[in-house]
Amino acid sequence: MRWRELAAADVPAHDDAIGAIYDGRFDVVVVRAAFDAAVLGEVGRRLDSETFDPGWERPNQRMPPEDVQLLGTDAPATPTYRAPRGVSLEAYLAGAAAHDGRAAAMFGPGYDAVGEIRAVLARLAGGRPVALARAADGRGYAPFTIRRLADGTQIGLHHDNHYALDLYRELAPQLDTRTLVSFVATLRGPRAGGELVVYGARSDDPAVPRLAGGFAYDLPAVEAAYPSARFVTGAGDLFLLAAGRCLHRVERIVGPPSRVTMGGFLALDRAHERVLFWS
Ligand SMILES: O=C(O)CCC(=O)C(=O)O
Repeated sequence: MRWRELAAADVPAHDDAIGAIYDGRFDVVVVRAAFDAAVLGEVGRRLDSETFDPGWERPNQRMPPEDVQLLGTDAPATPTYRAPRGVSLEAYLAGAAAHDGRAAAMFGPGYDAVGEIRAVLARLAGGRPVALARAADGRGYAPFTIRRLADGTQIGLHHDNHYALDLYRELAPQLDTRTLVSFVATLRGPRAGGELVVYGARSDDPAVPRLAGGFAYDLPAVEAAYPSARFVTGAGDLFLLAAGRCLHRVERIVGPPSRVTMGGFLALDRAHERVLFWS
């Protein structure tokens, strides 16, 4: 487990945090105050309401401890309890189109959330351009989602090496699929819990302990066998994580408040000339 933490003001010109994650020099890069904390914090506060529903999707509703609330698509680029093998590429693109702009709209007309995300990622991309992933017919992938984890919920131990899913049929051949990087910025932190916990256990290691049935990981056994690190982030902070390579989870939330984040995935293209992002 190797990580690096720095303030946005200290990010060197043409920093290549993304390349460093690909090369395995780091598994996690935390950039404090990468975004305007006041802007993100205000959106997080407004979204953290039991009376105002901006249109949350709840793809894990049937599994209450994992009941993440999502804005930006009804068909995320990951397995969910609603779609355990991920959705089809068609359903993914339809979900992205139907929800296009809904997450960004939460920031109001004065803040270009997608542009800000692209600009922040570009500072960590080694001088490479950063572009939204697009289908062969030009349709855009979802640029990011906003996620809310309320009291008692969590994101269980997993990795995001999902290139074999149908929804990656067009994208994976364009990418260096050695890993997949998560980018996540915090809008609002919970009272307790909600830390990102990252393990030395690798997604391609068949020896990582699993529960009977072979599907879910055995968390206590993983915790006993592998080193881990915990990351606490506040409004405006960003992390990049080698989510395709490292097992990770989000600790159970103690709220209120809820934990509200925005994020997605990114990868280098095959030629290492561009960074593509999607959610
Ligand atoms: O912190 C989040 O909102 C999601 C964390 C996660 O599991 C990921 O980015 O892969």
